[in-house]
Amino acid sequence: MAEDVTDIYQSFGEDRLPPGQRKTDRFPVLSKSGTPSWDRETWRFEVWGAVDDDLTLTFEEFTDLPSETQIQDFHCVTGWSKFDCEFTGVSFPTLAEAAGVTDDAVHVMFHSLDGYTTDLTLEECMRDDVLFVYEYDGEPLPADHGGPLRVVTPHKYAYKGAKWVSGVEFLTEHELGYWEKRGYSDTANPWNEERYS
Ligand SMILES: Nc1nc2c(c(=O)[nH]1)N[C@H]1C(S)=C(S)[C@@H](COP(=O)(O)O)O[C@H]1N2
Ligand SMILES: [Mo]
Repeated sequence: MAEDVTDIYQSFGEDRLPPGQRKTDRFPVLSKSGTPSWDRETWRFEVWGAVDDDLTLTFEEFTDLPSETQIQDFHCVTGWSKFDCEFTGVSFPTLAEAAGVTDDAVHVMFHSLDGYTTDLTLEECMRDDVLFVYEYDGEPLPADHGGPLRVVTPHKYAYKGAKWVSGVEFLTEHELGYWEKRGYSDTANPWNEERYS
């Protein structure tokens, strides 16, 4: 059974639909450049930085980690929201536990195959609904939506969720990601309309 986490808006705002958003039933694709290709044999997921053990996982090893399925909402900073997305993957806390995060870690940088990066505080990542997703609606995650593996962040605008994620770096200092360096809000709370900084 999928866990429904679409009520998380209650800790951020009055309405499930954040201000200034409109609901869509489509699932548009938004990428800074094209869809990168990947090869199942050579693909590796890496964890490094402020951790006890650096990790290098094959796709099979990644999908062998304890997984969960959740129903989540998805909010794009350009103004559309999609309700009730079914995502299956590994939660951020599960991955963090596998690597063993050290006490001096405060921030996280996600790295992607297309050169994209995005950052969040460690605290904002340590939620069960921050998922490394490899299935959408019970099927392998489509390549244009970030397959084989992407992050979703239902408490943030969707640019905080790296598609084609290939690595996670635990940081002892605050650093900015791709869009955050180019004027997008670093905090990105949809219910406060934190779109641009
Ligand atoms: N690697 C990577 N991740 C990315 C992006 C990107 O260009 N590259 N775009 C971001 C933006 S701005 C949004 S709104 C969502 C879009 O996800 P979707 O294409 O599945 O709708 O992915 C985010 N993650
Ligand atoms: Mo976006």
